[in-house]
Amino acid sequence: MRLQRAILTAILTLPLTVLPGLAQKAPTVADAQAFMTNAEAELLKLGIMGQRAEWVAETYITGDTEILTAAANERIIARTTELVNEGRKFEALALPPDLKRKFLLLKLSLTMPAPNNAKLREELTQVSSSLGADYGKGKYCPGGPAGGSSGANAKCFGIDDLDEQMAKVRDPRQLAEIWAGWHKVGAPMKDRYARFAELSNAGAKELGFADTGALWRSNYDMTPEAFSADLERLWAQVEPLYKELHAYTRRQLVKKYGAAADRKDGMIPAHLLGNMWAQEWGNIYDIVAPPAAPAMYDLGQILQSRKKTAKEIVQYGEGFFKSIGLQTLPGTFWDRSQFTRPADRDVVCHASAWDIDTQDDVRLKVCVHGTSDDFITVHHELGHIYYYLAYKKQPPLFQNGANDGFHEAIGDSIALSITPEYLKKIGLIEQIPPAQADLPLLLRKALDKIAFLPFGLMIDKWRWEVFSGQVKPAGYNKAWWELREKYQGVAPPVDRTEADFDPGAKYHIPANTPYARYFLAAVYQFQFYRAMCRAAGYSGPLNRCSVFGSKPAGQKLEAMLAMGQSKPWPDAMKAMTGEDRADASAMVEYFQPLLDWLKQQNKGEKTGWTVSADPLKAR
Ligand code: X8Z
Ligand code: ZN
Repeated sequence: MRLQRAILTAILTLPLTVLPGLAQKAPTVADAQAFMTNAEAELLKLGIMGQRAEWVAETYITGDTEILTAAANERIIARTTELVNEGRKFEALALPPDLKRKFLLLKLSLTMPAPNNAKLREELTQVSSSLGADYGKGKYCPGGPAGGSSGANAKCFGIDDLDEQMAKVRDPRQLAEIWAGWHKVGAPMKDRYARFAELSNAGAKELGFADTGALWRSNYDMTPEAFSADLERLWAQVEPLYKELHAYTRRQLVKKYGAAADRKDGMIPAHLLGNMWAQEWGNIYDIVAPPAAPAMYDLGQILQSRKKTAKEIVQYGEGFFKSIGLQTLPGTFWDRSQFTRPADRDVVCHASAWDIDTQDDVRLKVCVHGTSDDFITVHHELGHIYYYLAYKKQPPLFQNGANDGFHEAIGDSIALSITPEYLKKIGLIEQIPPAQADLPLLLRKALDKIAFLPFGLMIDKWRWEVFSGQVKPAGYNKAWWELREKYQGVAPPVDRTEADFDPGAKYHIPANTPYARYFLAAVYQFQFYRAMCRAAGYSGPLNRCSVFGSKPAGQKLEAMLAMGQSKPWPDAMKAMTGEDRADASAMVEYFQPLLDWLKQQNKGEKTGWTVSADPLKAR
């Protein structure tokens, strides 16, 4: 008995090649195909459960929903990691291109890779869920106790309220208070964020990437190095526009606010730009408007005075997509979406679009207040929804944007068609502003679109430095403000320290949503828009084009959307635009009249800024 077992053990530990009769058959292409079919089915099922858990966690923040979403996420990451590792046995095979692409996309599918160790993976998913929940619960209670939690009598504001206040308030001291009040939300996240980066990096390394940032940069059908170089190329194309806009805006702010806006180094204090993160500046149009500009309509005011409900605002968006031939949204969309902040519980108000079951159960989660920003955001989010619906017939691993920047660009490319002519057609304004309004309208657009570019770039520059270890937790905030100075030319309104964690006050950091996608989208959207305008037969100045009602434009768009991620993104770009790379020339063409004007305004004036020795100091 004992001897028999010893022999058996010896046989079992022999290398398989010594026992030709027992050797595993080398895997075939058919095996790889079967493996992938099962993998996709299994991950689809887990993914749908994950989406349901996440939906509840974000629309009903409690300790329980936080744990449930962490657990669902943990299962997805665990199984994906296993499948990536099992799939390595097919690596040497010559697979058909579609199948090969699926293996690649499987490996790149985790935004938050985790170590292949149950305890550590659980820790990571819990830390990550807690960061997201903290952001969602975040409030500023003026006059309340320090730390932002609600005082006995203090009225508290969530980020959706604060967004509106940053847009409207014109008292620099009050703006600085709101700014500092909200930014307190970050500090308690710092240690957990450091742990999150450490654990996620360990997971990325196990998958064969240098770190989590390198994994993210590998998701663009080119090497991570080529991707970084491409971003630099695009930034070089648009940086001159930003510099002109920055200089002009800064001068108008100094005129308005005097010393509160005037820094010797030429930077702009970050609280004066109409937005919590100084990422889009359209809300301060009134301050920077050219003196001779004709009176401009205020879409937010129109929506509010006409008492448009959140649902009606979303319906305007749907109406646009339908006018170019896209489908009516499913009934469940209207039943299951969240359009306004519920009164009785904490939710994540940052806007998002969901494809819960990857078929027709699509939903929006927004906290609409009826501002002009909301009107644009709704179109942005519906762009995601129509992408989901268009690629739902693709196999699961191809149900995605051609790259993540495409996903972010669709709704915005449609929103560029919200011209005065369009607003008149749908009855929101009575009169089309005169031709002299073109330039002011372009300026307002530039305050959102051009101002966004350096912000869109610096967020992931910071995260890549964190993931690569170049920036350590002790220097998180300094690195953040160095990048804000360098790219945006903005400075903190009040002194900061390393006890603050200002990155945590921006949704995408605690939510771990990669951000380079928005920079890309800022460029792509003008390429897509120009292509749709051409399809619609339009040939005038680009900034006056609206593709509202154009079926050929809609067909162009839908054909690209339906491809999902089945092909490398340059193929999708080519199908839609005839161009096979990202190119800011469409954006430059759109803004050219404004650029000429800005250059004239800035003639003889100082442009640019010098970065400071201590970026954490307000002055
Ligand atoms: O996060 C978003 C969308 C959801 S995907 C509302 N955006 C970025 C941001 O708010 O920071 C849209 C523009 C940039
Ligand atoms: Zn988006």
